[in-house]
Amino acid sequence: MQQKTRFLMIGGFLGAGKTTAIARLARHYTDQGLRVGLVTNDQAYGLVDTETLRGQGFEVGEVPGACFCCKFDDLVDTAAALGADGQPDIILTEPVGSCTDLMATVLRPLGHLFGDRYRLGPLAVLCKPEHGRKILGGGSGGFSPQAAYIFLKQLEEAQLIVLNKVDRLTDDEQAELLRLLHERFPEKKILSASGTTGAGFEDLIVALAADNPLTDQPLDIDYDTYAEGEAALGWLNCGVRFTSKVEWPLDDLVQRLVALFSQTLLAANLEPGHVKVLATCDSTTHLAGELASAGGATTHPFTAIANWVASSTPVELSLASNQNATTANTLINVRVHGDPDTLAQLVKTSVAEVATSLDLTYELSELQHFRPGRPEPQHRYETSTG
Ligand SMILES: Nc1nc2c(ncn2[C@@H]2O[C@H](COP(=O)(O)OP(=O)(O)OP(=O)(O)O)[C@@H](O)[C@H]2O)c(=O)[nH]1
Ligand SMILES: [Mg+2]
Repeated sequence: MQQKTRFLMIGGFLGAGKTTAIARLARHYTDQGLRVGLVTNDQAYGLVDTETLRGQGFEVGEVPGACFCCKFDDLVDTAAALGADGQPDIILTEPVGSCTDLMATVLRPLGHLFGDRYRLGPLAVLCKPEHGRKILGGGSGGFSPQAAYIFLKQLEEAQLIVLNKVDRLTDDEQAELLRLLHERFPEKKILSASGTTGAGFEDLIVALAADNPLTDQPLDIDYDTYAEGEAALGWLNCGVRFTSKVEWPLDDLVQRLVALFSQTLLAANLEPGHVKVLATCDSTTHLAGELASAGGATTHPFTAIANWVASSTPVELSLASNQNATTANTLINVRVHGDPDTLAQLVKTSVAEVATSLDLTYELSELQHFRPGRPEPQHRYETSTG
């Protein structure tokens, strides 16, 4: 009989570090000689995460258009299509950062309906420290109380909570966050880790090797509040192609874009969940000798990524290309607390301004902007069998 594929889900709020952690885990399993497949997910199309992970050489299936719970069949089909010559040994999945109730709507149904195919690991949820301290402390972190409710429900349903980005925290900040997590979730296993440095990953990998009994208490969740929390968010995905006769630094482009987005979003009082811009270039010139990568990963040489995850933090160049370009294709994914029409206007104006500042021409395409619709899961299991 064919061995079952290990199925892991790494959840957590917008910008918590899921993709970074998944890339590190995928590298670990690949180094062990295992065949790894990844599945990304978003409310829209044109995902930075998919390109980020493919750029690192991984096989990535994508479930766009709604969260895993509403696209359960697509998740199953996408996972089944991974692996050219048979199923991978391990599949890592990243749900949308505004999604919760995943045990009931994805993992239990998957275990019941496809238990012959998959061996499920524990649901791991990354705690985003940038918003965690405020939300765990009783505030809403710049989001609506309903969006903060989602943040907390994600942690409440976790079988494994991971306080992520500990490399960014002082000892006192880490201790305070762990205290808040232990106080609120006294029964849970809580680890500390950093997807960027790899700190804590040995323990995380051991914890992820456990089997999921799927028998936890059902999550007490109010779908009206959940839906309001998602609807309080503004979502935007688009592509922009920049061209010029003269070369310009690709890293500068992504940084300028995210920096201007952050300035205008701050001025409009729109708290970011995650603002990310990925740019790839076709023809390139090395800026400085060796290729460098901020994440330390083996990466696609012609990609630059900049991110902004909270009003309290600076813009980050998470992947440097060290390339000059005359043509760049960018993907822009923005999730903020606020009105999507205002967001679209700000993004369009900022793109035009950055193009002017670098003397580039640009073409904007496939702009999608909206508030996520009410979650309508295909399945909802309160127990492991229904
Ligand atoms: N310092 C530090 N930064 C991190 C760590 N993990 C992720 N980041 C940064 O946090 C930002 C968001 O990381 P992602 O991995 O894209 O987060 P995500 O949860 O997948 O984001 P969404 O898919 O948009 O919800 C990026 O700028 C990363 O470089 C970490 O452990 N330490
Ligand atoms: Mg991600």
